[in-house]
Amino acid sequence: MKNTTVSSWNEFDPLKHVIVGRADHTCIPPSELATEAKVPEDSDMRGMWGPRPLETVEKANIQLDSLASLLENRGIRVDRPTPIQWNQAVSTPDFSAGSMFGCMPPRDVLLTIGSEILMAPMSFRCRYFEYLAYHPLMQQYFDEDPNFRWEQAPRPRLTDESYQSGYFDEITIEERLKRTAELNFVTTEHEPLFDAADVCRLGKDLFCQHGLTTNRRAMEWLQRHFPDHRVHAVNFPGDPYPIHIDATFVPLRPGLIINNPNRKLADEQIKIFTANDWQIVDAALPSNDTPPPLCYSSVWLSMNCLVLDHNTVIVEASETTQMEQMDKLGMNVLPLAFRDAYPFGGGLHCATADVFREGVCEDYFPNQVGSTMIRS
Ligand code: DAV
Repeated sequence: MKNTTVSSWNEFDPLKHVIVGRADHTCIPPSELATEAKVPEDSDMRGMWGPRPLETVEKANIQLDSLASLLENRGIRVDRPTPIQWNQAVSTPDFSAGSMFGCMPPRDVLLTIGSEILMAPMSFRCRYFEYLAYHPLMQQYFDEDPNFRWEQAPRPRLTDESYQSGYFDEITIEERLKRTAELNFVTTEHEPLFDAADVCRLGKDLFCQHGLTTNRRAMEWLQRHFPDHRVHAVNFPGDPYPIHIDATFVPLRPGLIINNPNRKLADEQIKIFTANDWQIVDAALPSNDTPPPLCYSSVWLSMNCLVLDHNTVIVEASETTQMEQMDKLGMNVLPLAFRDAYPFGGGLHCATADVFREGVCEDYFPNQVGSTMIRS
């Protein structure tokens, strides 16, 4: 039996064991309310659906494998999910979906907090069964680590009541920005919904982005589920497609966060960081003008780095401006070609999920000021 311990409290302590996704069988799912709100109006993905071309899958897998090798060569244990045939229609008593999605971005579904891995109640119907790809690993960790807590958030029903209508029409960027500022998102408050990638883990404090994929009810659920933590709601008014915090607000080490300059943390939410001597720095502008073809994400995947320890970070190899900034901020930067994997669900942070990082649950924010706390 392997010597497994599940434990991770933050995004930056020394990484020792991680899951790296796989691109096999990934589909572009048919349009549904939640994806419609996320895919940009001018995206080449509009109207497309079905299995992604095999040659793109192969190229993505090559880069995912080289991420796994880089990590293993540094002594980090890497596990991989078991893809299923995502090109199957699925149904529950409440909904059906024409296909599933994939298992390239484990970060979206697996939330590791201490000795627990919590499977997220995601809002995309096509992602309802994605956790199945991680089931063999969870079973293995369960057998190998007597303290591992294998958990699943309440399975959402995802009926039409979970979504606002009015997101299916063409919406201008101005209208989207207005909705973001008003905290008016496609997901309703009908039931708790979140993607794990909307949660930024900083020891005792969990900062959750309220946006297209995560609602307030989920934050209330997380607060009750993790009573020893403090759950905060944050938002970034300049983002027309607020989904996942990891191309927006990215901690590099204790006391230092890079923030997307187009998606700045709302003014009244900065207090808790300044009151605890955390520095929030504008991230460098991306080096690429456009995302690769058939990609959900924006050019800001430039920020979606994987921190290996307080001094070491992997950054996508074409993101030279971001690499230079990290270097100036005192990080050793390991460049890795990864753009072929972007269309499959994101960058280096998205493509991974923590199993073990050294360190304990620190209280980085003893001065609880401002208005972010879910429970004050
Ligand atoms: O900027 O498109 C990508 C986040 C992926 N987890 C963006 C957000």
